[in-house]
Amino acid sequence: MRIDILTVVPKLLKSPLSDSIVQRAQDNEVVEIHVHDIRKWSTDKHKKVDDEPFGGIPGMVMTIQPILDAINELRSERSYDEIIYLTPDGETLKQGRVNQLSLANNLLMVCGHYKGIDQRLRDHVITMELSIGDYVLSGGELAAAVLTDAIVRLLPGAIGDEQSALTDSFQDQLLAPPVYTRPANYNGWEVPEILRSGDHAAIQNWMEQQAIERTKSKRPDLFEKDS
Ligand code: 6GU
Repeated sequence: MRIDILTVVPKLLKSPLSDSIVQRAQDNEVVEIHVHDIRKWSTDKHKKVDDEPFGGIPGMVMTIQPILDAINELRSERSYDEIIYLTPDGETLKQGRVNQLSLANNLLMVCGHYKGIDQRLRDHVITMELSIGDYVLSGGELAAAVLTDAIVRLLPGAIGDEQSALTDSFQDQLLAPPVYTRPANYNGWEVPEILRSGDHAAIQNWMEQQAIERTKSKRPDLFEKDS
């Protein structure tokens, strides 16, 4: 997979994508991630990328020219499965959407800043709009990092068997069961006996029951909605 990200603050994306599983996936050529500074495409002599909104409202809006030129250059080189705009008024991201996007070959993400991008870009070139939750971030960058991380960890070869993505919370509409490690008794805090029984069928059954109980008590809404 290849992921291109357009932003006016490339530095905000560097660190979250340069460690852990996402970095290892890049090292192993499971994914190529390219972060581009939108300013590079600005034809303005001061490299401006924003302007005042029509209608006399406060704030600044990202202009069409640099973003559209960037998108056109990138899509002349390859075709994108989706051109995703990260915005608080987009569809709320859920695991099902992440799973679907993990099957793409090329994704292009556009991070808005200030009051966002000119609506005409959303009307004519953006193919999907995603939010990561009902709260407002300063820009789409951290949301793009969240989306990228969620996608990349699903790619074949990104994570080892020891942390299989199939046992994650949400992957089967359930939260993950509790986990324990050594020592079995820490100052009187005991690991559940069943996990030490060696009875794999019983352990599997216990974990499923725990997942169901946990979901019922923490997130009953998950039983009603799809992901
Ligand atoms: Cl995608 N962008 C911004 N600016 N804020 C958000 C968001 C995105 N998702 C939740 N809050």
